[in-house]
Amino acid sequence: MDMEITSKRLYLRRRDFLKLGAGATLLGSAAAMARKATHGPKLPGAKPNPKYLADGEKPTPFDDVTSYNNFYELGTDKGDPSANAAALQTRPWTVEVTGEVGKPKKWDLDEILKTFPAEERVYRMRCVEGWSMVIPWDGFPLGDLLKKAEPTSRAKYVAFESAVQPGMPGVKGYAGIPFPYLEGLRLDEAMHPLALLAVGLYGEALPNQDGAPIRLVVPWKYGFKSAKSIVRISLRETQPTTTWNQYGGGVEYGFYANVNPEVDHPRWSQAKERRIGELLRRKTLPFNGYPEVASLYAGMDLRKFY
Ligand SMILES: Nc1nc2c(c(=O)[nH]1)N[C@H]1C(S)=C(S)[C@@H](COP(=O)(O)O)O[C@H]1N2
Ligand SMILES: [Mo]
Repeated sequence: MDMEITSKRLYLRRRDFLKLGAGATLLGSAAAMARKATHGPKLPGAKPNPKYLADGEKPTPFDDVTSYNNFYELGTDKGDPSANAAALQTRPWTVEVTGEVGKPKKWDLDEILKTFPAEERVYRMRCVEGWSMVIPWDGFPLGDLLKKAEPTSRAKYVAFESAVQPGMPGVKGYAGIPFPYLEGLRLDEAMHPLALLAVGLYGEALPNQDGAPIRLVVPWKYGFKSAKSIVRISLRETQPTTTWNQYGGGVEYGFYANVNPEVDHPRWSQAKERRIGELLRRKTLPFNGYPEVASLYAGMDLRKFY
């Protein structure tokens, strides 16, 4: 049987159902539709959230999502993170929530998984380098975890820190950026319902190369904002230092990094992107096709705050 034709037929059928409004419940998850292979442990019962279906766009095959990666701690070539995946130890794992909060806490990952049941959300992902994917994540709103910490009135920003482990090949030499990998959001961005903490993809526990066991997903921003393998989340009064914002004197990668086809990177245009698996480049959408976040930036000059 021709798998390509089969999966295409399933996809078209699913799309037709979505048009009819039957939604994800009748047909099962996007994960079930587009899965090519399964490799890891299943996540129990991550139900598709019909609000987040990436406008019915076809999910990028599992094999591409898990073999074409940016994760400098595991190497700088796209195939390095999957080849070196075993170098990341994901248990035991804790995530510390600290800083300007009333209730700081060091969470054990298993407690996080129990406290915040994951749902499936299909999001577009646009890397600043000009490629993109559509990924069915399993996760929960970042805001749910932040609320539990009770941010103080001084908290205006959220800083994220990725793991550094001695076994990681990328952190030994100089990979072009310093480690730990640091990212940040404004608190209101972090509280936006689209901001996700992912613990899986395609209904499986997150593969190491995609940022196991827990990573940020901020779909309206360039991919570099979505820090992988997070160990610390700290609420701050002032804008945190971030890895890529420091890079190149701060002119190449802004703190906001909202996907914006009208603001070019100093070395390349951001008007178009290559969806992994497609031949022709497609137009990049403002906020990566998530216009509901625009009100977060009302009154801001997005050419200045890029
Ligand atoms: N810790 C860490 N997080 C990271 C990166 C990284 O190198 N290290 N790369 C970022 C970049 S540039 C992108 S595009 C996405 C890629 O996520 P993916 O490989 O799961 O598609 O992860 C982001 N998060
Ligand atoms: Mo990226």
